[in-house]
Amino acid sequence: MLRFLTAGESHGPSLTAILEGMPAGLPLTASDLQSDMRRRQKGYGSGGRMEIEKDAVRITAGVMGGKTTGSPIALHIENRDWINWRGKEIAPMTIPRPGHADLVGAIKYGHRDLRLTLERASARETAARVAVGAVCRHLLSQFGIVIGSYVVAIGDLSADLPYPSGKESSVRQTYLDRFEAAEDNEVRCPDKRAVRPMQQAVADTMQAKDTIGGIFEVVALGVPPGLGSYVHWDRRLSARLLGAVGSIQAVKGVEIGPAFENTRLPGSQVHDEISAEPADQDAKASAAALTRRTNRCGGMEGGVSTGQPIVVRGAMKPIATTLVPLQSVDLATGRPATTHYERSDYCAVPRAAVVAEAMVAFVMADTLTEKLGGDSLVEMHARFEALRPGELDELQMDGVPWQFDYYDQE
Ligand code: EPS
Repeated sequence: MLRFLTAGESHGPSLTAILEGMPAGLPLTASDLQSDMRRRQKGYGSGGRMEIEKDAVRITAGVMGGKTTGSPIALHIENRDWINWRGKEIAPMTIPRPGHADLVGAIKYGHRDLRLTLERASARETAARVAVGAVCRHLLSQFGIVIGSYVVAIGDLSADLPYPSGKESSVRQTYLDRFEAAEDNEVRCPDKRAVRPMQQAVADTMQAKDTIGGIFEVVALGVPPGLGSYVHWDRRLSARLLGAVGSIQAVKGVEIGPAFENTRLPGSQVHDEISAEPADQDAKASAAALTRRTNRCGGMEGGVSTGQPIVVRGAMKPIATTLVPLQSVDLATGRPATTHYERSDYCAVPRAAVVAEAMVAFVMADTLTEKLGGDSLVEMHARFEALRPGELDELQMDGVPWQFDYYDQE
């Protein structure tokens, strides 16, 4: 239902995004997008470019009179660094950096200078994604869906953030507290004891002229059950989230809930047992809500949302541009050469978490509009009210034997 494209080079005049499929009638102004744009620019380990940029979004299509019209939404972000590059004579770039798109870009597109790849492969593009994600977040907020993120590891330092279990309301509060705590420090880690060591690890990396990666977690709260589907590979919410977060520059691994940890446990300790809990003591069994005490499935079973928090983790490799030279080949001479340094970031994990929120917001908005249909917000609200809750009386089964057959066969 939703789709978006971005265009723009890292040091060109601007970035542009077009988002299509937003329902009409959503109140939206550029200032609704600014907080996410600012959040993406913060984070310890930046290489200096963020001192130059002041990412501000201009909405130039799809919103009239302060509301979306249902037409494609066009978003523009100026690159302030452009004036420093405009008309500049630049040295040829012919030594590909291992880990960057330089070499594969030259092979694929036949470029005679690696900068032509670098300019588009750069994570500067994520500013446009965050603008798109902020629009999606704004839509989701109309339905009570909240998305947040935080850093769980930098290098080999892991935060102490156990996977929450227990009552739905306390799990929700745990995540809300983590989102808030993450905004308070530059590594975006809610575990206070881990903040200083993580900052030190980034500082040591900068001192060593190197780069460092890490892991972030994105959580979506208030997601109704039934988004996505198990009937086709490309309709699975899990696959869509894995692909969307995995598409972020330098992200090389994504998991749903504690997926890799789950592989080390027997099934009996992994799966989230189901119980029917009466809303109160006097309530009939049929009024019971179907609940889980754990959420090791990360909010999805069979590629469909369960109604529990959606939990997605991303692994970001260390940025490929290191001050320490790496072995490569000069494509102009064919001789061995070491890489030249280009200004870059030392650690982008805290900022990648905000970008991942944007990608998760896009997928959640996409699957929500798919579920609710509706060309306008009014239609979506009406259908949202009618969504089937996970309650026993809504799921009454016949409980009678039946014959498994296909009736057009002999
Ligand atoms: C990037 C290199 C750096 C980063 C950039 C991504 O840019 P520059 O070469 O201009 O210093 O700062 O990220 C951003 C500009 C941004 O807005 O996040 C790269 O090579 O990927």
